[in-house]
Amino acid sequence: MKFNTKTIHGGQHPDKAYGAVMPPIYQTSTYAQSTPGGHKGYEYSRSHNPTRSALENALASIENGVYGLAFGSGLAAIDAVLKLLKPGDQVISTADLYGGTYRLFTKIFEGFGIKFCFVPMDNMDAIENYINDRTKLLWVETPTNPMMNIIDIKGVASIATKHNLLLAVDNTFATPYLQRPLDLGAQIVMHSVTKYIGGHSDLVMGALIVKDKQLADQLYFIQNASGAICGPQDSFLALRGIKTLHVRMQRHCENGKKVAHFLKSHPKVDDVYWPGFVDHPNHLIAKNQMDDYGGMISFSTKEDSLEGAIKVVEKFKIFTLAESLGGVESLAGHPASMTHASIPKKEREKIGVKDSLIRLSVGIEDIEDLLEDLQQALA
Ligand code: P1T
Repeated sequence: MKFNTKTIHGGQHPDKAYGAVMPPIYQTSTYAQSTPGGHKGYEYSRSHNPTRSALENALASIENGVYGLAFGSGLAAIDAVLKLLKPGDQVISTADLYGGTYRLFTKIFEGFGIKFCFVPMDNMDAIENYINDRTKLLWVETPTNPMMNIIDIKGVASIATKHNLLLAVDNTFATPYLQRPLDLGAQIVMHSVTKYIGGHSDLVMGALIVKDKQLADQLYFIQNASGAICGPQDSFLALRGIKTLHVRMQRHCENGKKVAHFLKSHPKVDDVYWPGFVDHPNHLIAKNQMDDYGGMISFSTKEDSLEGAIKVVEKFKIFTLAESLGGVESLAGHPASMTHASIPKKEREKIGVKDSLIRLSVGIEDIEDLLEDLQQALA
């Protein structure tokens, strides 16, 4: 089955009870048993729920995985992966990544004795230099949030294989429409389903997708034992989102390309970060591992100041100033004070997240309206 068909049919079957084409919302915490243990595959909704199962099957299908696990948020999904580790273990992570992931790593798991090295992963030697016998996990986010760096998943996967390490890839920005990390050698794909997969800014959810049964069993144990699951209503919404992922992504990419080029040629704009530019430092990797370049763009203005950035984001009329990304509507963010405020200023600036940086999640509106909005905000 090809990708566009998979988004609609992958892992999906009409409901067994009445043939409902969309899985019903099984709004129940528990299931009747005829005798202790005598149930129809479902006993308690933290462990399993039919609507969540339908979503998990769809997620596994679109990522070319075998097992999907859905969580209450993207961070809950990352939390579950980190719980595979033990005190003393080491994680090597992409240097620039979502601020909340950095906060989870450094403020929660470092406290439990797990060590994190944040490494610019465009240099494979740099990764190998940090590996020791305590290293267990390589954590990759690509494209990175918000600097739009691209990490060579195949390259990192070969290091992971050589040293017998787990490789997890946060595929939130790309989605499986653009890149499929399990095909490139990763063992775990992670999503903030909140973003493009949900696609309508109406839910908060996370997911993990894997191929290996033993790894799936371990993660399922954590999902059930720690309990950070998502509910059936949100599972239904995410499933509905998946069914239009390909058409939405196609438009996000088309609009993203036009916005990126508009910004690059605008006299008041300084740097524009978007992997589709031939002069983007990782453009060739993006060209190889992604099918298009997405709708996420960061930029700074020539004024290069906090005040300048705030002036622009406050003037937007169609781009809404808000946290999050990946919905049908265009959003603008100011990473230094919003999504990446939890990274200390010094660390933030080291990875390029300066006070003047603005991040755009380009939606699927008419492009003329988006460009007009940018033009008036920059005027
Ligand atoms: O918000 P949540 O569903 O818990 O997902 C966390 C997360 C993980 N990974 C990436 C790449 C992300 O971008 C996020 C969440 N990001 C935002 C809320 C944001 O505006 O960047």
